[in-house]
Amino acid sequence: EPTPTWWKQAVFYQVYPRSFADSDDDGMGDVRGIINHLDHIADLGVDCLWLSPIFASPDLDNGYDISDYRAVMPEMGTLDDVDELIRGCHERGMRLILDLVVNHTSDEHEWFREARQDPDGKYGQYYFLRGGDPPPADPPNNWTSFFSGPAWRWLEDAERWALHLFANGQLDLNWDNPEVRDEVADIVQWWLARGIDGFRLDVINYISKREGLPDGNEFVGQLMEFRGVEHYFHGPHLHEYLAELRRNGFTRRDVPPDSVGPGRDAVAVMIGETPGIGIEVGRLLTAEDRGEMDLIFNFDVLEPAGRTRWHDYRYPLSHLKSHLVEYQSRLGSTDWMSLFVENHDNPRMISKVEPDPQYRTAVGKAIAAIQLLSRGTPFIYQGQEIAAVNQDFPDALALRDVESVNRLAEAEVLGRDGLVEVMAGSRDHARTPMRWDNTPNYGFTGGEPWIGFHEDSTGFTVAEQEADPESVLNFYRGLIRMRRRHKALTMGSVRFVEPDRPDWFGWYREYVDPDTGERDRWFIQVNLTRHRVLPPTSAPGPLRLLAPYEVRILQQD
Ligand code: TEU
Repeated sequence: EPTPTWWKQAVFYQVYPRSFADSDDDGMGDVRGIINHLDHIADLGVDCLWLSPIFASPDLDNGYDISDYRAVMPEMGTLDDVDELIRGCHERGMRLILDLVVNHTSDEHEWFREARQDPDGKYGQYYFLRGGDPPPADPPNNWTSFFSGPAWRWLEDAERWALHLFANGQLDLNWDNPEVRDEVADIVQWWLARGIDGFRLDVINYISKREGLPDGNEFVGQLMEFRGVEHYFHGPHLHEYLAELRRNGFTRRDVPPDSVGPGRDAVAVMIGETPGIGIEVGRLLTAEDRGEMDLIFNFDVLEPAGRTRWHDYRYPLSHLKSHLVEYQSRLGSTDWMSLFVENHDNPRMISKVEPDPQYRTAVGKAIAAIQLLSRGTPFIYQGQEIAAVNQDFPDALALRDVESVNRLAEAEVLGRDGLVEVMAGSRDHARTPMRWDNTPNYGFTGGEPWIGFHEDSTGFTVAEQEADPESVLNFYRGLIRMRRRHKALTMGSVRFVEPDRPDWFGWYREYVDPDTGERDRWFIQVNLTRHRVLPPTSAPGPLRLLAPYEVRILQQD
């Protein structure tokens, strides 16, 4: 059986700080805003907060371009605010993890400033700098950026090309350099000493690049939409570097090896964002006995084969079912998986499944039941608990995301209508602010919000959902309370009924107490469609039609 560590039984809650709550009316959410709303998160019943980046940054990519890992972006607040938030979480029995972006730094980071001045010196070796002729000559290889264009930038002053898999202000760190690896381990240790409980590591599977940075295969490039991915999505030293980082960074030096608890876990939780990593490599990255990471995000759950978030299509909940069934069937007995359907990079799942507002609450509850009662660690993204949906952006000017803006510009150059795909897939759908109540700006800010609100449905603010016992918010609270009371719903086994049925999802969760032999067994079923569905006769309980997206939870005696 898997070791019952805290993060296997926990529910995580991702906060996108700039869009959560603004305490000083500058239009940008901040750490004090989170402190002021900590009880909302605690009342949800979650065990750990994950904050998207709050570090010093020129904000080219909403903080995923860090210029100082030991300083807080002024708009977000101060280190004292973070210390207060850490205390606030721990006092409520919750842990707090941060989002660490160490595949790349901002071009305003001191290391990069030094590298430009002396490309052959110490800090020049912290990045991928290559000689060559300036544009219009070709860059060192044919890799493309995830944010459009080539993955190389010409540095006039240094007379070098610099690698950037993301925006041109996000320069890739050279993890083959042990000094870089030591710097990252020191950053992690510095934050653990402040009481932080771990990190979500941004695109951490990209850190090891194939030696010589060879050209990407043209066919793979077309398939993956980005050229060169095969040379870094699972690079030659990835496992080695992660195991080293776990030992040198994530292992606390000031507590006994069996220490557990907020602010004092012997090994801080290590969660990898790993785009492109499949189930098998994911098992290698998180296997208990390999000493690498604890959890990863496998993004296959977000789109069925042949689809990307840029396609304007209806996401079938049968894909969520088949992903979970497939994943569980390929896990070893001690393996564990993360359970997520949204984050700050993806459109809202309710809108992908059912844009018809009459189904908004039902679909919100169906998603909650699948995510919170499957076997694994759920990650709720802020707003999911109040059935947040995509935005009706009026035009491209309403968008803020560098990826969307670049993609629109690229589409225009290529003569493609980028607006439909960007309005379908823009990450900004998940980045409009939390809706707290029906005061101006939904209680998010007393100023001008950094990104506008573009959906005006009623009944889906925290205040309204609080007051409605049948709301999605109270459904989330109820499910999380059930998880806390019944180990069958966290560490319990899972068994699927009719795993191949696309319109209905039914599964058992069961736990037998090793001391008393007492068995606790549950059966959960969800109608995955907007039609009425008759469960199979093999499903326990009275046989009756399920309403559209209906959830039925049965505790068996
Ligand atoms: O995201 C990387 C990632 O997988 C997505 O951005 C995806 O690659 C991209 O949208 C293309 O489909 C992480 C962060 O979550 C994201 O917010 C950052 O912009 C990115 O890394 C760079 O740090």
